[in-house]
Amino acid sequence: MSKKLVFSGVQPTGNLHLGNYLGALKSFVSLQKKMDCLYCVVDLHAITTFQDPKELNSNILETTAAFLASGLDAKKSIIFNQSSVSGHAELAWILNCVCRVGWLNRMTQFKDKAGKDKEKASVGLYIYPNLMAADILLYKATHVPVGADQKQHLELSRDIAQKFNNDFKVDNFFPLPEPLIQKNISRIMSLRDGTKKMSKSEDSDYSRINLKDSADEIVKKIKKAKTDTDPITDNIKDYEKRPEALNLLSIYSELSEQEIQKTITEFAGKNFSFFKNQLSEKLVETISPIGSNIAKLLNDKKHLEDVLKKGTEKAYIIAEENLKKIREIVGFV
Ligand code: AQP
Repeated sequence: MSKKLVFSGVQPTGNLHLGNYLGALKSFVSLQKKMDCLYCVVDLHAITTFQDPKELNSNILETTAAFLASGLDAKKSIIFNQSSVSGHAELAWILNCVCRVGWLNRMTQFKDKAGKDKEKASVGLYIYPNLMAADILLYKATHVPVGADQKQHLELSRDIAQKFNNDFKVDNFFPLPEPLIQKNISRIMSLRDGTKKMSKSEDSDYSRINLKDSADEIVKKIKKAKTDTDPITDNIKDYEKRPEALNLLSIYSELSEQEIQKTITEFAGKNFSFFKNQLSEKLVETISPIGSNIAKLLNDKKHLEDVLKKGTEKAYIIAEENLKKIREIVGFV
């Protein structure tokens, strides 16, 4: 049995939003109380689509600030950036040789992100899931908190780990990592279209609540959030064809740490403008302190760089120890 170890990462690709917070960061924070955790700013993943170098540099520090502002403690968790531990890229290459082309061809995120022009997508974007498997397996992590959008990649990581163990006849060398996905709301949807996930790269800023949004911006965005003309009812089945309404009610439930049924019972018969006021209040209460902490932390870049440096030193030790064994298993001299 492998020791329980948590690994997860966030791409430094711009404004972190409510989806990143409720889908990932919030559980990062509660897990650090119970298990050893590594949390990584995955900058190698970010460059699978072109990043302006100056922006990337500042986004790495901003993502680090968002980790800390959300409640991660650099004394409890290892916080570092991916490119500073070269073992991620080394193991990714080995896993590129374990993973099958057919497995990658099934990945829906590549299809979504590459769009119609997949011939023009970077090779990095295509093999992104193998790098993600390397991130996790480099530390022999056993648990990976992610949003539901990453479930397929996690399943691929398990298949790769299993094939490596079988091919090299090293039973249980790599543990099969378990996804930890939020039960109540695993995917926060866009405020403009309840069928699309909330995302940093969506053009309209009105589609998401950014962690850095001011209280006024949050209120304005929720006011403008798409709903429908039906009233709030207390039968969950009524929301099957009302994705925008369900999304807002689910966000409220998650922020209140209560089941969706309790929320719809509470608001049944009320109109959306009343509900939206209550939701805005909850959001401001949770998000505004994080936003102001991010701003404060960004005033001391040296501190953020120090956090990453210290985290890198700790991550490097675990990675090197595992890599030494991996190189031996593969047969490198
Ligand atoms: N809408 C979401 N709902 C729930 N969880 C989400 N996550 C992202 N969006 C949602 C989770 O946040 C973690 C970090 O994600 P990421 O930034 O590394 O990559 P992503 O999933 O590609 O996020 P975005 O916002 O959609 O970024 P872009 O637009 O740059 O591609 C992951 O655990 C993810 O599941």
